[in-house]
Amino acid sequence: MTHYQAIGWFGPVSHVSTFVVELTPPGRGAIAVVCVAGPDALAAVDSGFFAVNRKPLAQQPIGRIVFGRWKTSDHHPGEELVVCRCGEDRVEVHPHGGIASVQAVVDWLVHFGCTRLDWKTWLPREEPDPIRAAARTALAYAPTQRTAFILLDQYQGALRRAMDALESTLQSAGPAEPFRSQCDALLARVELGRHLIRPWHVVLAGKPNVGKSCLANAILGFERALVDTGPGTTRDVVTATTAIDGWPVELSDTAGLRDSPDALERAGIALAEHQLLAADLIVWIEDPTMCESGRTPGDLRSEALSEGVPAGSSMIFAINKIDLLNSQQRSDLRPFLDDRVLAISAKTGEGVDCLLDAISSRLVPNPPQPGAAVPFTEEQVEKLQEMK
Ligand SMILES: Nc1nc2c(ncn2[C@@H]2O[C@H](COP(=O)(O)OP(=O)(O)OP(=O)(O)O)[C@@H](O)[C@H]2O)c(=O)[nH]1
Ligand SMILES: [Mg+2]
Repeated sequence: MTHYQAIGWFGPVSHVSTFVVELTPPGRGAIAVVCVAGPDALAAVDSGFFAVNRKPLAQQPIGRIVFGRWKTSDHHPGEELVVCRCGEDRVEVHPHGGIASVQAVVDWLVHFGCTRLDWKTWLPREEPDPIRAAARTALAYAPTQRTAFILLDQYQGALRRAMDALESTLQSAGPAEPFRSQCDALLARVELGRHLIRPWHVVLAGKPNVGKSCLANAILGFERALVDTGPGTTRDVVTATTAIDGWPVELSDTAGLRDSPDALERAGIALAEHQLLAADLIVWIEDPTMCESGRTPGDLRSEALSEGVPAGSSMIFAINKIDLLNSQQRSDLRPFLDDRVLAISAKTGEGVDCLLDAISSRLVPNPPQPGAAVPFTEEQVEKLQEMK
């Protein structure tokens, strides 16, 4: 009897499913990890894996990495790989990280009788606590280390402990204080929690030629947008994702806002206005020549708020091109500057770090301490709102 034919004879014996799950993403990589878990896990892997020490998995110590071959045909020596028995009914197979090699292992195990699951379906079975399961799923999508650390805190129980404490306060003291303030403290972090995976949307806007595209490039660190001396250069919304102080940000450079006879430019301006409505934060840019009419930066900021910026939007006002100012003009500007009005030069980089700090503090005014609870799914937010 060939090895392949032996499968039918050797097949699964239990009625409880044994699962096979790819733990690494599809595609090219050095190593992939395929997890086999369930009552027939050892038998399933033994059916394809031949350890160089010739022992079946049941005789391999738990936790030992075992080298061998995945031999699924009598006509081919099979792929060299390692396998680790991680528990009584759980094995990890580590083939090379290519699409075909992973597929061969998974297909074999499915043929043996294992049920294939994708990792998102499998994870909640592994993690009975829905907060831990959601945090583990979200961690796979965390775009920055800072957001990953916050999600890791939730995975390690920060939010679970806070929710349990809330429940017990509610039961012992009812829905008044201190329950309310505990609840409010968690709800205050909802916006942050919503943006641990999904980036904040920051829009650069203003009149034409003030340096929006130049600033976008300075923030991103590469020439994403075209910059030109004439007004009306940017006609479309130019977006790029980046991180500001560890917070994920989608940055949009937009067409300069003005009345234009050009239909194409007007279409670009309509898109820009649409972006302003959807922005979490608008960085409104002016250049200092605007002050030549005698208007102060304060006047310009008020004008932007009343004319260009949708009501209720969060805005930072940036006066660009300060490298063109002489020392008297710079000192005239100084009294108007604070954390809402900043002076920058997109060309030389002066003040851009302060602008990034201001953006970060505006997006996340109170960054959570390590280990703090942060609700990060809509279900968690709904639960908190219901409790309140
Ligand atoms: N001196 C100086 N020039 C700048 C600065 N920022 C931008 N510029 C120049 O201003 C001109 C317009 O810059 P852009 O970045 O294209 O301006 P914009 O606001 O995107 O213009 P539109 O796309 O037409 O709305 C270019 O010649 C830039 O080199 C700055 O900080 N200092
Ligand atoms: Mg532009």
